[in-house]
Amino acid sequence: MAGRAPTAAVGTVGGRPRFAVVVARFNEAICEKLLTGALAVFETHGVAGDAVEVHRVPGSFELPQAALALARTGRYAGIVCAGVVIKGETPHFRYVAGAAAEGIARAALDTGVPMSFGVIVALTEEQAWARAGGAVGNRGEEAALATLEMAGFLRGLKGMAAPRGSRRPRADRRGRRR
Ligand code: DLZ
Repeated sequence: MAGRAPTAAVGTVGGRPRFAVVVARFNEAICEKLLTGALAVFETHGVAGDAVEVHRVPGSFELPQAALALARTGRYAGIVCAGVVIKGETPHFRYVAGAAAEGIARAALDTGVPMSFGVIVALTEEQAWARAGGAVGNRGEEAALATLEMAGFLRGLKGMAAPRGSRRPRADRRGRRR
């Protein structure tokens, strides 16, 4: 499934939203390229440097827990999760990558805070480099774009008035429908 994510319109996030990037240290040199890519995207889209926090965790397995804890603070419009999982001699990498993917998805759904999967899962180190600013793009950049887009999307929904008839009637203190 090599390729680049399609470029989509990145919604205006508005206000002064804060973002977090959680980045794993395992395969650190490649992870740093993902981080650089993510930070560059935030800058290009007008998010001030001091509105983006970087948090580091030991490996990709720890990304979901950190992202969940950050989301629960209520401080962030979106969270980028970045890591690099490379196949070794055993199937271990499947468990690390699977736990990261499922955990990040669950944390995003449970909290409603957009979280993106900027985790490279590769069979070789060469494949990983190619996806960290090489021939196949930069998964960190793509993840930051996805986070911005989802943050804009969710903010847009909040600003939309509910159509007539779709609102649940509210009850006053005596239980009468209004
Ligand atoms: C242990 C481990 C292994 C073998 N491989 C990777 C990897 O390719 N990428 C990665 O991000 N982390 C790896 N880890 C570390 C785990 O993510 C985790 O930090 C440890 O299992 C401790 O919970």
